[in-house]
Amino acid sequence: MMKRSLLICALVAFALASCKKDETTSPSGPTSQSDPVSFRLDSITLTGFNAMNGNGSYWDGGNGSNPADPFVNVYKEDVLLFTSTVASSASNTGSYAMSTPASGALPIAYGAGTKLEIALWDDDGDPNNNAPDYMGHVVIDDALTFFYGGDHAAGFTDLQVTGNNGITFLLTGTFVY
Ligand SMILES: [Ca+2]
Ligand SMILES: [Ca+2]
Repeated sequence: MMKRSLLICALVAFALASCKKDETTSPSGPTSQSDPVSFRLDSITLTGFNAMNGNGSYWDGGNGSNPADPFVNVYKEDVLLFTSTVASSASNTGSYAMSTPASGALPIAYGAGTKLEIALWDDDGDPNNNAPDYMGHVVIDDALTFFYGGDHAAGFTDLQVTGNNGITFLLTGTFVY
C-alpha cells in the first residue's frame, strides 16, 4: 500500500512537471513562430497554354500563323481586381510577364480560406466588336493553405500552377505574418 501511494505521488508530480513544462513552451515563448494570416500575390508569368481551343481551331483562326494575344483577369472571391496588359502574338510555349496592369493592380492580398482565380483570355481587339476568347483558368479555393507549406517562409517564387486547357503560370507571392 505504501509503495503504491509513493508511485501515485511520483506520477502526479511527473504530470505536474509535464504541464508546467508545456506552459513555458507555449506559443507566447520567444522562439515560437506564427503562421501567416495572408499572402500577397506579387507577380504572374504565363508559361503555357493550348494553341487551339476546344473546337480544334486556333485562337485567331486560320492555320495558326496569327497566334493568340493573351491577358489575365485576377479574382479574389469572384471579384475582379486586376486585368493585365496583352501579350500580343504569344507563343503557346513562351514565357510572358502578366503583372503590368491594364486596370487594377498587384499585389493582391488573400486571407485564410479565400479563393484565387486567374483567368486567361485571348484579346481580339475592340471588345465592342470582337469579344475576347476565354482560354481557361486556374482556380484555388483556399489559396493561402495551398501556397503555405508550414515552414514560416517569407514567400514563394515562380511556383508553377496549372489550370485547364494546358494553362501554366509561375506565381510569386509574399506571406504576411
Ligand atoms: Ca481570338
Ligand atoms: Ca492574334
